[in-house]
Amino acid sequence: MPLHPTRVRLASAALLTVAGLVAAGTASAAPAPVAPAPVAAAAAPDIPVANVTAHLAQFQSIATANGGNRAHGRPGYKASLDYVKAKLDAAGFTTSVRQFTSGGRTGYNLIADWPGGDENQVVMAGAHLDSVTAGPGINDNGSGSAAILENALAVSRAQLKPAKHLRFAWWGAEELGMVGSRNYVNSLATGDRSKIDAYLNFDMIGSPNPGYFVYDDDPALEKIFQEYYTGLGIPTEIETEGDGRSDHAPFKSAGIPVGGLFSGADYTKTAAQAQKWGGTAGKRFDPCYHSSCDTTSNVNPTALDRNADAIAYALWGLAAQ
Ligand code: DTR
Ligand code: CA
Ligand code: ZN
Ligand code: ZN
Repeated sequence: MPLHPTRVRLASAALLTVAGLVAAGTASAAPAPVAPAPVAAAAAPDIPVANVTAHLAQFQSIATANGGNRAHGRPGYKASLDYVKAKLDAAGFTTSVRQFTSGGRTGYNLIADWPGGDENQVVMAGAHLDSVTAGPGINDNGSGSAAILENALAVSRAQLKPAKHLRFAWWGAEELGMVGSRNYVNSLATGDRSKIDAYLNFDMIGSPNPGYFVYDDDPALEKIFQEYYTGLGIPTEIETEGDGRSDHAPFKSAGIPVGGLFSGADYTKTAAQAQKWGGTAGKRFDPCYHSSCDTTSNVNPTALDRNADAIAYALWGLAAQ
């Protein structure tokens, strides 16, 4: 991750000033202390896709044991949340479950803070954990939920000491209209909103006929993800299928910089897209979108792996700045 340009400019300016003073004979005898070299950002780890798919298998089992879904207000949703929370508690995160009501049913958000880092500069990653009632919601949105869970566990494995504070969130009732995430943003005091430097959203990142779409809401955040995919030699496109149709929308409305990744839902892959990404032209990116067939068979592991690793690249980079 390149050194933060501002830091490099400041350091060189300081050196030039000292040199100027010495040349003019006005500098004090003792040489000015040289700023320590900024600590290079720790390199982001590879996120094991086998671990991510293991979380998806758990979500599938939970849905199968609870009426075939993990929808808001149904047992499968709370069982999914309990699974994720248990992993995070065991990994040393500070977790909190926030209740809300929607459609006469109780919903829950799960917030997990990694201890440490400047709490006035928060980098957030979020994904909705609920499915539609029609099915288990493994791509939509077990994929995003599992990928950020495994990233959180990777932070713990690394015992990362980031400059900024890392926070992860699993939202309830997104399928009812981003209810959980909006409830969270609305509950933030104004001062707490301004502490969130970035919110990264991951909703459908393992589509079976995948595209590689990057949110273009914030240029700097868009650039990070584009950098990652350029490194893989994979061209990306701007996400246009759902402007405002996922949990980044309430954060954006609150003036918080947002970014994220998306592998496609209801739209059909064009021939040009199939040419650069593979897969099948004339077929939807996710033919099981909001259907009972959105199971563990409805995920492209390569797209899931690439996106999980892109999340790590962004989080490690942003948290170190
Ligand atoms: N609203 C999401 C699916 C969705 C559709 N378009 C986009 C764009 C960006 C993220 C998500 C989506 C859902 O059904 O959960
Ligand atoms: Ca990986
Ligand atoms: Zn959905
Ligand atoms: Zn979704």
